[in-house]
Amino acid sequence: MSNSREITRSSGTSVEEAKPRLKKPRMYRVLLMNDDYTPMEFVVRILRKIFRLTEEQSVQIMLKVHTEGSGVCGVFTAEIAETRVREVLGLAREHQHPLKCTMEPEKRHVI
Ligand code: TYC
Repeated sequence: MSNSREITRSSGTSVEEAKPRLKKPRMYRVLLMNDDYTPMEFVVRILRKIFRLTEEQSVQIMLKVHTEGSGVCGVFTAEIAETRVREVLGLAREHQHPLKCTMEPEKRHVI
């Protein structure tokens, strides 16, 4: 079979060149929403555990969400963002807190 990505080595073995990755994957922001009931300490713990942030970063994001209504916890590929959202909602549910977490596509910038 002739294929533009197929290379035949001098040994006679045919190998395929890796497909060139032209596009960057679409990225998603994971957002936390404020509510009146979830304890601040719980939100900080979530940020440290699920998003692997430092205590300082976690407190800063939690306070931003608390005062502004929402805040970004991180930007990830679709699969990782979905997993993070599921983990947050799972832990919130387990501890019976109404904490909400969503994801939204990051705006694409022209290069
Ligand atoms: N507003 C909550 C409180 O006063 C704290 C909080 C912060 C809750 C961030 C949710 O995503 C959140 N206990």
